Amino acid sequence: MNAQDYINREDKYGAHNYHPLPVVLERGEGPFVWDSDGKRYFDFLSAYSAVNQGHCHPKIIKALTDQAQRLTLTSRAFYNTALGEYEEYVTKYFKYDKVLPMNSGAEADETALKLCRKWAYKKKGISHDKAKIIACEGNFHGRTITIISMSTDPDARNDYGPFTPGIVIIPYNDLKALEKALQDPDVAGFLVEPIQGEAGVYVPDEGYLKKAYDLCKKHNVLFIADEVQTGIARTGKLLACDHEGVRPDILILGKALSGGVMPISAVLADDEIMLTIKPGEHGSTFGGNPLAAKVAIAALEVIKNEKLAENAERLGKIFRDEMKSIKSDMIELVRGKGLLNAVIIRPKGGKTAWDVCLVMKDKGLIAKPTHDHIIRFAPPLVITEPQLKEAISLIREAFKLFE
Ligand code: IF1
Repeated sequence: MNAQDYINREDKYGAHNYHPLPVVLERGEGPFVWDSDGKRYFDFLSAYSAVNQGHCHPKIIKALTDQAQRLTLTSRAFYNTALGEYEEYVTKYFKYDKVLPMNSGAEADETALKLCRKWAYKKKGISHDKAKIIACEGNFHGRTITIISMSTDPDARNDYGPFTPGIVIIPYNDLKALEKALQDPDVAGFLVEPIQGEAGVYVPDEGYLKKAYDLCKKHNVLFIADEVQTGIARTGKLLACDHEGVRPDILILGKALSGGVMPISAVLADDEIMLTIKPGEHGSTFGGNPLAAKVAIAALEVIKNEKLAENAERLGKIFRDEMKSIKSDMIELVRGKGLLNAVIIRPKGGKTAWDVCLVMKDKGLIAKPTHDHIIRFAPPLVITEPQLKEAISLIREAFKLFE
């Protein structure tokens, strides 16, 4: 089969809910992927920051294959020897009392919303079914009906109504709007991405997260950080909230929590919040399975042992400086933190971000535009400086072709 055969087969038998770049990947290792013809690419999407540890990290794969031959799933109807070990490890790693293990990021966001509402009624004393949760314009928290009920992106929400009530939308990076929304005593939580990934790596003003957190505390409202994409060392700290010393009341993790090996997500909180959910009030067949437990421990050990946050911090600065030095009238703006960066593209002669991505692909680097005019650049955090420099030279060559 050639690449087109693979593409045609997906087109014929698969739902058309994506428009992938025309490249057919077959193998991954570290910061690289190879296509079905054996061509090597720098992966500058990292599966939307799920493979921070690099593709098929040997230590994570070993944890997977060892456990896969022992016990993969018990359901939570019974105890097992792996889950408690993971729960202790991850709660000490992020310094919270407890973890509620789930699978996808969306499930973790939904879990956080349910925890927030439980806390609203059981602890804050908001009258039943009246709890409100604030979210931001441009947010992305997943694809479930409740989560897209918060979305301001027509593609994410159109024709999916009716929507879940109890949601208040405010502009991102706007403390006045947050303060105003917090005047409502029925507000229970504020759900926010420390950097808005899908919106195009929208980094808020310095101090926004801390001030937003303080405003929430002043009004006895939970500060809920969705670090599914920004967490696990991506932005140069273990969590993006760490840049401002903010400790979310509810922390949402996913993606690289498994190193991209399988779906693993988690919600962390202290007892006052976490214990509002009683036995039988929430769950998931695969949530906290022994296989995920062992994989997540290995994935988190790699982050720490290989100092990937420090690497992301250092190489991110180099990346942004180099990108800003490219002389191209298609480059409108470069922004980001750590190795979560984006270039805002000014269309030229009918050429768009998509065309730039196609040329970069031909040169051996894959990235994908978000919202038509923004290219996200997010390589695995294991990338070395020489590899980053090589990747940057490919990006430079690509932009030169549009001069
Ligand atoms: C798609 C976007 C990124 C996320 C944050 C929760 C989730 C995501 C901050 C849900 C997932 C993925 C989903 C994927 C593409 C990608 C994405 F473009 F959709 F928005 F990264 F920016 N919170 N993001 O970024 O986690 O349920 O997917 O495990 O749906 O197209 P999930």
